[in-house]
Amino acid sequence: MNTKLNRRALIKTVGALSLGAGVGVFNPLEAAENPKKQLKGLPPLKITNVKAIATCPEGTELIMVKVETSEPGLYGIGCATFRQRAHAVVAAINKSLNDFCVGKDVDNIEDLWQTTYQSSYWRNGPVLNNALSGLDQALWDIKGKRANMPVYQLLGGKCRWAIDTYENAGGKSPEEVADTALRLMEEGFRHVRIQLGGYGTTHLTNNPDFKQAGFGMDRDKFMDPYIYRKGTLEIFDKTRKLCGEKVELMHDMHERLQPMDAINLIKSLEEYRPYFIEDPFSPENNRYLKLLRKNTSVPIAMGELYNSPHEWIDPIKDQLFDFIRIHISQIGGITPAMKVARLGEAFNVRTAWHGPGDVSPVGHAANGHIDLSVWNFGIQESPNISDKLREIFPGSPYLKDGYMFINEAPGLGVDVNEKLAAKYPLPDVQLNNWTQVRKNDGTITRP
Ligand code: GCO
Ligand code: MG
Repeated sequence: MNTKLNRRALIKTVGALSLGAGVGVFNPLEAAENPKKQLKGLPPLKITNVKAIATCPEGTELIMVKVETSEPGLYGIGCATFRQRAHAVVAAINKSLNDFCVGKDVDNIEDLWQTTYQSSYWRNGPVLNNALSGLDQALWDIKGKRANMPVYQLLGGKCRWAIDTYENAGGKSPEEVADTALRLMEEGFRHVRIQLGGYGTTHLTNNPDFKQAGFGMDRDKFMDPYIYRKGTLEIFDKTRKLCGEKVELMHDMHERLQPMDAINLIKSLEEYRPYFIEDPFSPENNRYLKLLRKNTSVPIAMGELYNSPHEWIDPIKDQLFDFIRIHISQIGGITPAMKVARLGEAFNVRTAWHGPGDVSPVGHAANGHIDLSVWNFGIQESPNISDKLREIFPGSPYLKDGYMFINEAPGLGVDVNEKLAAKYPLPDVQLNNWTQVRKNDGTITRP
């Protein structure tokens, strides 16, 4: 006797009985055969338009994707911000992404992500990944609105009541950095990233040989590895002495030292118990992570410059760093970032998503929804969202006592006032090429 038939007959009987009893148990087999019996889920919804919203109210090009749907008034907003190549991302959105997505089913986020990702044949690049991220985040925004719940609920709900953040303590001297760190602790921050004059301490070095020789551009900067190493040791020393042992201190090396110098500097920072040292190497030098691990137990954060799984899978699998610092729009949005977080969980790598000024408030919210819902959350770079930006982006995340809070509205919780945004169009010239840093002889270094 064919058991399948028996099982089907059984389900039918149960179904009929429950129907008889008015319970109306859903019968998947019957539904499969008869669309009319299918569960009345959400009405199918089509994408009707995908467009870029670009604004530059404070000197940083912010790019969003707006996905409009066949349900009047229902749309989603996602972050596609890549300020160094803003115009290229806008073109990718308004042309390729719109043509590819219009008419497609809004609900199938994973399928839309995968088909869009491979629709360019060549993939894993910063421009197309940012466009894809804008689409992806907007689709999650729509799904949250349709489900009438914040996106973190769709990602599995809260693992914590709020999002712990770190703030940057800069300064022109080690004393100034330590004072700033103390002030931030008084404002409620438990984690502080200390930087002497931004990245590479370039403000303490001037008139290098290449400038005297008239080589390079006037705006090119010079970084003296000796002054940088000395300054970094001093800020840790001064800050620990002034702020005590408890505060968690981090530092961003921004991949500027030669790898062996980076390893030696990190070893000499061990006594200051750094919470993490960020970007000791460029992605091109990922291979040095193995040697670094052999030489020190200082926790490492890596990845804001990663665009491709080829860059993060092995180092995570081999536990070569402790925090993944990915800029989620640079890899394609929430969908891939959740996969990175899950991979990290398996190898005890925590998240520390990239969240500086060149992430839009929508992107900060997307970081926040993931931060709330993944178990292996580490720390979040704190968003500094001005009142001007809050006007353009109602529902932006906010900070209190060093914690970030997101808007608990359905979706991602952040909207865009398009009229206000349009008042600050992108400048025609590319404003933000990344800083050109050179050695004394003029050789360009990783940024
Ligand atoms: C950080 C980063 C940024 C980047 C910037 C590039 O850790 O926050 O290093 O400051 O340099 O986002 O555009
Ligand atoms: Mg960094």
